[in-house]
Amino acid sequence: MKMDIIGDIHGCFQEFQQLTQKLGYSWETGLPVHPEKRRLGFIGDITDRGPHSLRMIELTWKLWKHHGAYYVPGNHCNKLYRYFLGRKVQIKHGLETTVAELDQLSAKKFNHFKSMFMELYERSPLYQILDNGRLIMAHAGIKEEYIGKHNKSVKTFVLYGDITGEALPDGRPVRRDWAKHYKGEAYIIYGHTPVRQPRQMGKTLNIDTGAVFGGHLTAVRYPEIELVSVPSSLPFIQEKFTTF
Ligand SMILES: [Mn+2]
Repeated sequence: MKMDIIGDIHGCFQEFQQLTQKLGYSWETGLPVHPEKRRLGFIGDITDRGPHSLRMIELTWKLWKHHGAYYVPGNHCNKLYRYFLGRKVQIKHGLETTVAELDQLSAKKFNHFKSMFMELYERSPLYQILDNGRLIMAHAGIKEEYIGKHNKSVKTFVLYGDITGEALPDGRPVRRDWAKHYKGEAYIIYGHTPVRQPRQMGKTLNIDTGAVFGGHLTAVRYPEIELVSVPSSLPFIQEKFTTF
């Protein structure tokens, strides 16, 4: 099985289109389709902060529904889902841009986007084990002992990473560097923590290169493990990137 897994898109439709074209997908039908039937994989955080969150919801849903794409949610997806459920969530940290797009819609269109997103979210696993256990897609990664398990700690880990519960002076959560300690056999493709260059540690690969913060949108071809990136059209914000 051959696929192309794309890092945190955050509404960066233009970069998504350019990246899929660079990966060899054709947009003739209005959707990216690969001539050799490769599939796309989304590792979550498809919305928020960037200019085209609704377009990314529609595209991801269509690709998942009709073209065998894989999707796992990120923390922003989880929050948008809770927003659609009517829960009290804070409309900030990026959600405000998606809500602003939704606020422009008629009730009918709003319900259309809501039902697409809710179906995608509800029917997708929190992390995906593929290729007979050789490949794992998880938004913020996963530690070896959690693979195959499903409980609250696993959910928190795959959505938010290895957080300690403490915050840095700028408000960002303190995270442990789980990838440094991963000794498993499965390839773990993840994102969530923006890095200037894709970061490979053992068999873990972080492909969130901060498209929405002016970095790059990155994909990894699987099983080749080849990286393909396009530069972001958005302004570069250095302090959003993590350095190890
Ligand atoms: Mn995230």
